[in-house]
Amino acid sequence: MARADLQITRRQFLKAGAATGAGGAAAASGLGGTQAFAATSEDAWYRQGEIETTFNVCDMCPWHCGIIVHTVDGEVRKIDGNPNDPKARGQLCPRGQGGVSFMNDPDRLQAPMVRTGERGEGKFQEVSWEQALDLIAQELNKIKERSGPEALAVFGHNAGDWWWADHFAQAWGTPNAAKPSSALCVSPREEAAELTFGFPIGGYEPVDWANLETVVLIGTHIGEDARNTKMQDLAELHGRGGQIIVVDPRFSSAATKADHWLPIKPGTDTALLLAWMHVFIEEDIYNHRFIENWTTGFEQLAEHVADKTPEWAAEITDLSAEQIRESARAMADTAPQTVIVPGRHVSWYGNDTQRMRAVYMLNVVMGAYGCEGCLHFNEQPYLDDYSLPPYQVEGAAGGCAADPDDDDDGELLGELADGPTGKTRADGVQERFLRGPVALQELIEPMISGEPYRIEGLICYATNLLHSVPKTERTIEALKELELFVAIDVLPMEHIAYADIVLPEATYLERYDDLYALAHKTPYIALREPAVEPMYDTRPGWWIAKELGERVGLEQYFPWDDIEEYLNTRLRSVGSDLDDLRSRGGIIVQEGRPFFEDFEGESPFTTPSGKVELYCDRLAEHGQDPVPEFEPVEEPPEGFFRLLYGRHPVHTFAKTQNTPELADLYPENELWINVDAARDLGFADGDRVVLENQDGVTDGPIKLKATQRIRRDAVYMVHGFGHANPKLSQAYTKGASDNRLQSSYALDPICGAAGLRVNFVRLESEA
Ligand code: MGD
Ligand code: MGD
Repeated sequence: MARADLQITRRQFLKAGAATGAGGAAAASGLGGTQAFAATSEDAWYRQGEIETTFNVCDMCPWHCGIIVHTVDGEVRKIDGNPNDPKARGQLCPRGQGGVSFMNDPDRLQAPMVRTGERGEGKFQEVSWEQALDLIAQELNKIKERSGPEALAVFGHNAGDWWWADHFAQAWGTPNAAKPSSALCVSPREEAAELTFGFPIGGYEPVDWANLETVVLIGTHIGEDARNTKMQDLAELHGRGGQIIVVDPRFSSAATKADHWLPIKPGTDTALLLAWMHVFIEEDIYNHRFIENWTTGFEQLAEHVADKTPEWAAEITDLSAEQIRESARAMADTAPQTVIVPGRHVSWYGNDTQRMRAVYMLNVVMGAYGCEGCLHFNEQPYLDDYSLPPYQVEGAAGGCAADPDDDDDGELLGELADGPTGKTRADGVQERFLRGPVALQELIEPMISGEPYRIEGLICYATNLLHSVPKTERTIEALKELELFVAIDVLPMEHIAYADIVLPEATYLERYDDLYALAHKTPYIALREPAVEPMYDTRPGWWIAKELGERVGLEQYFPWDDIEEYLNTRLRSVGSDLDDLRSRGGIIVQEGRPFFEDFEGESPFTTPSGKVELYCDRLAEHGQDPVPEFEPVEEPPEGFFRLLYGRHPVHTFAKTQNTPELADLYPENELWINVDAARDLGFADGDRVVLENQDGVTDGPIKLKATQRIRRDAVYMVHGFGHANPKLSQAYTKGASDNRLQSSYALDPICGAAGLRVNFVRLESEA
């Protein structure tokens, strides 16, 4: 996937590789234990001592590839993709290579701290772990006595969030546990899948890439979205001459490889999807056998799309009717080995569950499910939980589902029980939404308004509150209102300055975590073990959770002596233990049931009808459209552009901009703007501008990238820049923050996801 626009030169890659002890996107050695490498220089790191090898799961992004970590004399020197890991397949992306630099970031949080100044001032005093944990326990118990356990919210993301947003929250008894990877990311696609197929799509998008002939990417930009496995899959497909169709208002990296690029008007994808289905049905190129055997509601669908012609959609989408017809026929040519991949960050405009339903329905119209080269069925690995008493609240926070034990997401969507004192979740799901995991952004308001009841305490584990949640000013106001705010993090992100108590966690290279038990075509279990001792006075999340749990009377939920006993107990259920898992290269792979033939005549679909529900009675009963309708989104006001955002291959969200080696590769984000639009405004490539949004919020300055590669009505920036804390020495003031400019969002009425692409900006010269 060598693309000029990745903006990483070979020289830069080699530079990063040298510093991390790796040569760019490296293949694994595949060797374990002490080993010798071909020598190139006498003082090379691998000649400086014994090489120790440990197994881990990369935490540089939520994709979580299996990795092998090489240390020499207690120092991490090299990370490889684990060849046994079905995600890494022996490869690793630049962010994965950057893990060493992330761990060694001198700006890391180094000791527990208690706030001494005003909230937001960032003044703290270092304390011992005992003092910090005793203090938190005391304050938590006060909240529980005064207002019940539901008055505590627990946010969590990334590896390790199970200890907090799932286990601790359920043991404590709060239904107000949430992950940013739900309502700010995947929940529309998970809800749409549940309504259509009866189960969520899951963290590992189930596409049988190996046998795929055509891939359709709708607003999901593999290449910049640098998930290792997906990059490999797309490159392989391209290499063997497979067809690529990209729908994106921007000429993305994937678009540069595409046979068809459809530069759609933002927010109009549902119209395109309906018109594509119209072509399939009208031209009788749909999969009759699949429709007859496995679906209900096809007649209603056919009737619904009868007037959704390419001409109708052309008016809406700004594409030509001919392009719509041609691309539909190109899809039909290779169907059913044609898949529209479910995107990942799919909370766009507030009507996203319906758009995702249309995506699934078109896959089904092509018959692209349950056979080679199609969508397949993922299976959860067999692995017992550690035996524990029933939780106070049964349920968990949902999430990106690349999380440990990710089948939780499926079981729990919209089904969280009330708290022990009878209070339901405070995000208003019962009143406003049909279903959905707890919507993190909807728990902010109750901290301020006290409606439906006041959230008084917050434990925030690995969630970047002022970069990942829209309406930054509201979040700051909420943090100021809290009685207790505990932040568990590794870096001094902006929200840390508002915490009462800060707990510094050891990074993933320095700790054990729960096992990764991933639903996959070949379900598998992966190990995270420490490669080195924790730096500074930091501790692993599992240890912090247990220590705190024991201090607040939850010892029965933390009965294990230590993490190794916990892991060995779970592993025994699959006839393994830690030593055995290490001897197997850190991964246990089990057999899956990916295709229809594996179900021996039983329906794999778990909807009420046992079939794919093209017409959804459950939606109709709740006053929602039973088949997706196109709903127009608000147009940019005069003089404004729609603000779009996305990923850069060497950064993850807002957490790696301070990682020295990655900051070196891409230090600041740019604002993509159509070159003609820039010229009309009197701007040129490289100018620095300040952005003002529709609510008068400003951010920047940011450098302009004036290009033909984006439509005139939108601008685009990489998410995660514009850090405002001087303690982040690399990232401070570099670029602009999309999040600060997202002072509005549109709520999806089905799942409560927050559509972030409803914000608009105008450009002003830097003063
Ligand atoms: P990150 O910026 O990666 O995003 O939301 P987040 O996960 O909140 O923040 C990770 C946080 O964990 C940081 O504070 C980091 O310092 C900390 N951290 C890193 N490693 C560790 C560790 O080992 N232990 C602990 N305790 N902390 C650690 C992501 C979410 O954001 C998602 S999934 C999506 S798809 C959305 N994307 C998105 C967007 O594109 N734009 C905007 N504006 N908002 C978004 N929100 C969502
Ligand atoms: P986005 O990054 O939001 O989602 O990755 P994706 O699922 O790929 O994709 C944005 C794309 O949508 C852009 O190309 C934008 O131009 C296009 N777009 C904007 N509006 C519209 C529209 O109305 N219609 C259409 N058709 N397209 C539109 C997110 C994914 O990335 C997630 S959720 C995670 S957890 C991972 N995070 C991550 C990371 O932080 N860094 C890197 N390098 N890779 C990552 N991979 C994953």
